[in-house]
Amino acid sequence: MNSNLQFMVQPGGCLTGHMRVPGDKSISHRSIMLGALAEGVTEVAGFLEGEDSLNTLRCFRRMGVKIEDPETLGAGRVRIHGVGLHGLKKPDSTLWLGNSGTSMRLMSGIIAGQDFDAVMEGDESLSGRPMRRVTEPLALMGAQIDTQDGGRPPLRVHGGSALKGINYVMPMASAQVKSCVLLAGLYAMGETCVTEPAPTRDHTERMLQGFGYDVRRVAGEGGVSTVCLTGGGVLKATNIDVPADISSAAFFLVAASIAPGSDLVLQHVGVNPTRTGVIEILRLMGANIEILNERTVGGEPVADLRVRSAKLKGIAISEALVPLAIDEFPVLFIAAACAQGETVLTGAEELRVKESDRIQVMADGLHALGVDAQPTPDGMIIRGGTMHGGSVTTHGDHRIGMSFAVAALRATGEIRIEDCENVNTSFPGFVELAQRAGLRIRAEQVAA
Ligand code: SPQ
Repeated sequence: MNSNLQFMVQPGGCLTGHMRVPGDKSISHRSIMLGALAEGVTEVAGFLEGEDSLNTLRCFRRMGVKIEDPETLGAGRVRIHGVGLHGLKKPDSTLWLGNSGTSMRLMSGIIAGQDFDAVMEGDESLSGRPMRRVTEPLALMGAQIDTQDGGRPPLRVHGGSALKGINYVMPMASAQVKSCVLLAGLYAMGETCVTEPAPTRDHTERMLQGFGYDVRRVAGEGGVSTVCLTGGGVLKATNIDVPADISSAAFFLVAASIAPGSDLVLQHVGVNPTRTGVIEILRLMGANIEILNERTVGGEPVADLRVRSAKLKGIAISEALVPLAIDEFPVLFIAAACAQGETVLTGAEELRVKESDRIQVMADGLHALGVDAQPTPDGMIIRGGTMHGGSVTTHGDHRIGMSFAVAALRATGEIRIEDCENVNTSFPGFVELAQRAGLRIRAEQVAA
């Protein structure tokens, strides 16, 4: 019998105390990838033990990299015995990436530079996500990659292609595309440059520099910037301290903002400026968020975030903030539903090709709770008001499940959230941590 994890969340409650959410997913993926390609032993602390980053870890093991994991080393600890840029081995069968777009897109760039073939596949959600955005620039570099109809996974990457550097102007603001091309650039003849139309998360660039690789970054006008590197260098092992994931902290930033009487401190959160759009948007809505003890840990800015409840107001969200908060919109829609007045999001069509169509799925869930939410091709218009209880489904998308759990703080009745298994991809232990902070949530397995 198939079973399905569902969350039942009672209305009300407030959030208090201190908490640390799990490690940053983007940085955890990259720590495995660069650690594997480095010469020497890389020690990682704060690694996210979620299914997405664990799938990346398993894939590199399957390509011959010895990786000691938290089961033997203790929570959040990983030791990667790097094999150097040319030391990966052909996997004996298909590489399974589960739900993780980051793994598939970044690994496409790495595998394109190997002398073996590999096939990458994932779950139903990943199998529906667009991959031409990476296969096209890789083809320009000389790589050969077969996709399914519509440029979808599984992907077969053919090895042995001699890659050449390109000057790639990205049609969309995507850290995954930028990272994929830069990682392939490590194997290319000459210089590879990627120009982005707006700043996106720069963890790959920062981490490459942390591994001693020369990366040149040129800021252009109006947010346009270019990153370049030259192939043929060497990555040197280093130690990585993964901060808490601001995308996971975001659920609690919104939760404490909307639940009266809340006063919560989120510890050791990554506050890289390419990720802090959620703080900026919430502050513009009237949220009370203090950034405390700012410091730099392993090349990434980190801080403690104190958030107290506040009266939120609707705003028109600047499109410049969209790539800086791209994964936080599901929970920002909940903030908008609790705000006074109208919130308008535009320029966020990328939300339609995430683990689910996050515009439609959130609009459907908000409607089920009686919220006035109008989806548009590239965003949403939400009029804040009262939310009743009801039943919603995540369509297998972790961020949808956690967002509706937060909504219950202000709903007038219980919210039942179906299909929450994938919360584990990015936020293992969400239910327990949320309970401890003050959410009235419980998880139960039901027959599917
Ligand atoms: O890995 P995946 O499934 O693509 O994860 C998501 C998420 O919500 O966790 C997107 F659905 O995050 C992406 C993010 O949206 C992670 C990421 C990265 O680590 O480089 C970059 C963003 O994607 P993109 O397409 O804007 O580059």
